Amino acid sequence: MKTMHVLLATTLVGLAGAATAAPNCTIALKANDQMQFDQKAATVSAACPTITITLKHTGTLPITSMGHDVVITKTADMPAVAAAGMAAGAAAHYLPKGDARIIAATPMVGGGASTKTTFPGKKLTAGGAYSFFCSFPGHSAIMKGTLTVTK
Ligand SMILES: [Cu+2]
Repeated sequence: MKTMHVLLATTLVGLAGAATAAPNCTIALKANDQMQFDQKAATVSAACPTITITLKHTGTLPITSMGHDVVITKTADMPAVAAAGMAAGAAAHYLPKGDARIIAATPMVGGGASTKTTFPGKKLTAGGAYSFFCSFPGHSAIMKGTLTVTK
């Protein structure tokens, strides 16, 4: 009888743990002088009141030659937004201003710097096809990853 109680208690604790597991609300990326993010994929929940994106540039090259940012769009919008960013130019940090296709974007940083931004999870739809990428000219060919959105 005592064994049964222990088993039941363990099961209940397990269920409670699963039910209350906090959704992931942070995208934490590092980028380097080799034009690489340290991750090719990230997962967040659309239920997050606030999603935080952090970016740490672990390199030493300046923003003018190796600037990095993190931009989130629908995967289908990524090539066009990257092209619009290139057209926007260096003064705009290679991001088209007020572009509704941009769901979130950090400021652009150079080597040794860190930055972050936040946006509401409700801007994402669970199961949708999203990507993150760097909008510095040419970088999105390599500096991109899949953003999976859970409920
Ligand atoms: Cu970059």
